[in-house]
Amino acid sequence: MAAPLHLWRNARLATLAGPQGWGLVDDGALLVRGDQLHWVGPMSDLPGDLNIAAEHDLGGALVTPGLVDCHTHLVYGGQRALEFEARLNGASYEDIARAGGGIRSTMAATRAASSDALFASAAQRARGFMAEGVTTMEIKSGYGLSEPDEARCLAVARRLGRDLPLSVRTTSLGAHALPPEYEGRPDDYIAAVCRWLPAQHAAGLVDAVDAFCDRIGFTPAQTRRVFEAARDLGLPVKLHAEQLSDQQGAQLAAEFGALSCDHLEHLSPTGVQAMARADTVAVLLPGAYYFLRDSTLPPVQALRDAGVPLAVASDHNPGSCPTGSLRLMLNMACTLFRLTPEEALRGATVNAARALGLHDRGALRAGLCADFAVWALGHPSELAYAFGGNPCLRSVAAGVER
Ligand code: DI6
Ligand code: FE
Repeated sequence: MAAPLHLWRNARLATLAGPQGWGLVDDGALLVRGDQLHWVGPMSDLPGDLNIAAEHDLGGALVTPGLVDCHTHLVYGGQRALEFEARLNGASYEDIARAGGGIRSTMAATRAASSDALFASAAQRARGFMAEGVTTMEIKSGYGLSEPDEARCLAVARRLGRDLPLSVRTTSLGAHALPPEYEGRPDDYIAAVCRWLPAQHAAGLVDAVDAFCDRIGFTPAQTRRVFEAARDLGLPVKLHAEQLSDQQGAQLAAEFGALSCDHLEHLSPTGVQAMARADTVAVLLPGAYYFLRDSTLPPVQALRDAGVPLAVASDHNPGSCPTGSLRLMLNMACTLFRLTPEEALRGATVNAARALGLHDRGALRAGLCADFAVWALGHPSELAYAFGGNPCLRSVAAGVER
């Protein structure tokens, strides 16, 4: 028997259902069956003869697709406030990393934490994002940097998706930084990362594979080996590309048909063209740009001109972006990167879903996941306009109110 129908009525919908425009529907309604949207449209067009099991009055509030945060490092131990202080006293992010701090200091705190402790701290952070309308989240490993600790972090991410009303996609990021036991032997470490992948994959822990290709990360040649290992397993790849310098990582990622290239402050015109050809999403991370006080802007206009889809994500992590708000990133994407409010919202819904290889969410349309957020706002442009505070009134994930 089909699941009962739920009617959510009396809303202003921003469906984002077409290729552009907000897709506004005044006096709109949503019919939900199970975990799917069954019908979306103006109340006056609601099909008759329906057996509606329950009705929910949204009081004229704005409804958008559930937000998708397509780039986070949510699972880790400790925090890095002292590193923030050191940077304010003159040290640079790269200096701290080269001196064994940075990602390595979070690695030590992550290895020292139990899986339950990692789950508890990540769940608290996830709940903060969910309270602001996030219904899907990508979570990377990359702070374990050993076979058991990377697997543990991925398993914690999977558990978040099981235990919370949140859809989680996991990404294996063993190639995030060189752990101390491999000091001076980055190629050996990359060989180890490639060896760990089949077991992670067989355990059902991995949806995609990522690497940090940069001066303090790994070279393009090392990144290529990780991508080859992913391809052998049929796993899609994505890349932390051109964040601190141009390594031509975007070209490499495009060669492997990457789902996304992320950061991109130092992306070259050739990199833009390669991404356009490969249909790779550009994930912009304005919070990391802000927190590291970067001054090189990603080439947003060139990406637009080339037709590369733009996404916006939090990059939540303890070193370069300890934010708890994807909505703040929408504001920063506009103020710092000059996205329009509509580009910003598309970037955290439909294009973010695409960056995860998901085509079943990110808009309000019959047949897609019943993921939506209800806002105490009159117009969707207000989502990127105001910063601070939380106008999210309620949210529904996979058809269930959270
Ligand atoms: N780039 C980033 O911004 C994060 N990872 C990466 O490759 C930062 C990670 C950290 O500093 O802990
Ligand atoms: Fe990141």
